[in-house]
Amino acid sequence: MADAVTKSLSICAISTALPSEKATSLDPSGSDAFDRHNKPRLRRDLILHALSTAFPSTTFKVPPSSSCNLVELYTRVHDVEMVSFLSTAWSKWTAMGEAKGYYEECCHPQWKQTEDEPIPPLIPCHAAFRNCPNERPSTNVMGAMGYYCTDNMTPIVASLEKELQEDAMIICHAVKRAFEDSTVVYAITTHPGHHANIDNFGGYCYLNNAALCARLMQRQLENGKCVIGDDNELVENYWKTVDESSSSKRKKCRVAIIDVDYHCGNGTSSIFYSDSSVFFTSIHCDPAIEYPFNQGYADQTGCGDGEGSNLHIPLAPGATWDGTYKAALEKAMDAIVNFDVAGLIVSLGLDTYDGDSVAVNRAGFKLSGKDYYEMGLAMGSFMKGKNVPTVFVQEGGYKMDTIGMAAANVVGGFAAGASE
Ligand code: OKP
Ligand code: ZN
Repeated sequence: MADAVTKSLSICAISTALPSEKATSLDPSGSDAFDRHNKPRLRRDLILHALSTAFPSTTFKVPPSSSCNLVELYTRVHDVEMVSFLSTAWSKWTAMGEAKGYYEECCHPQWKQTEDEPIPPLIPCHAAFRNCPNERPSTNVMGAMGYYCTDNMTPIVASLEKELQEDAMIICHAVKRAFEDSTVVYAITTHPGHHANIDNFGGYCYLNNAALCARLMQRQLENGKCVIGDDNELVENYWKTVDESSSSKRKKCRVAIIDVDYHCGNGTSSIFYSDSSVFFTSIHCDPAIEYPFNQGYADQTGCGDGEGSNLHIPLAPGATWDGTYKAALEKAMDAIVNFDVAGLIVSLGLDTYDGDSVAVNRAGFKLSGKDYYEMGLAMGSFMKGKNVPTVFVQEGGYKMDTIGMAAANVVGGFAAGASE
């Protein structure tokens, strides 16, 4: 009898909770009430529920950590001052006090005070003049919000700082699991991250989870050390352990990010635009029609050292799997394989689903059910036999009745495609 050579990849869903600890009802609550489309907390809970149902006993609960220093963790991704702003904004905002009339000035016009949330979400009401050299982020939280945040749909709310810390810890543990358990990992963060740029944020995104994941993977490839130590705690001063001579080994530290959210991952693209060590590819609705409008065109291929390491594949509205999506995905995966990567990140947005509600004038894509399995299967097939650690990172997705199924289909398809 021949030796068994079948190697089936396992799936690990990473969350800060166990499925039983999260709501699975379709009723959004708390901070999700801000926006009638964006329900990040509900999405997180539904995906956790769906993955743990589809792949029983694969949920990894991030152990409660004594501290997560976002400023330190994100030093290789974002402007330090912006991360520091995000970490302190809510407490500064609450401290301004209603009596001064500030809350009224910088709260959403649709905000209705409730007993649960007596303090309004903070949104920008003072836009920055980006090309003016005399602008700087004010020490006043309202001014700084106008400086860093690019739109009025990405509010600072009470639960945000804790959620961002949890999201960062999820990414850290996802990298550990991907490297140590050779499993496909799904990082169930609360917030998406792909519109968060080096020093500005918006589009429902605050910090760029995929970019952090890429930097952590590269760091681990470089020196073999994970950001999460054997004690399951964050390694202190992780970035300071960089061996500068390692740049000669750079080819071994190449990673790729494929962004399949319906919207272009403009933040991730910008962060790595001049970086030849990270290949970024995004399949999205034509930015001439859809958010983020000013980025995501096919002729934007990277700059400087990074020329050629950025591949945007804009598709016309109404894209179907057989029509244009499958070919686009194959083009993107082919480019990734040619780039010869040692780590893969999938920025997984599920708003390509037929009928998703955020599309402008219902432009939208038309993927559904089995298309998501095919998507995962195709990605996995390209990576088969390569033994490349892979992390799925949560981006958007707004069709709540199908989102859990779509997420499970992609990751299940990937495991099947990549298994030998
Ligand atoms: C974030 B992600 C709602 C319009 C919203 C902005 C979409 C942000 C998408 N009426 N437009 O990429 O899914
Ligand atoms: Zn999106």
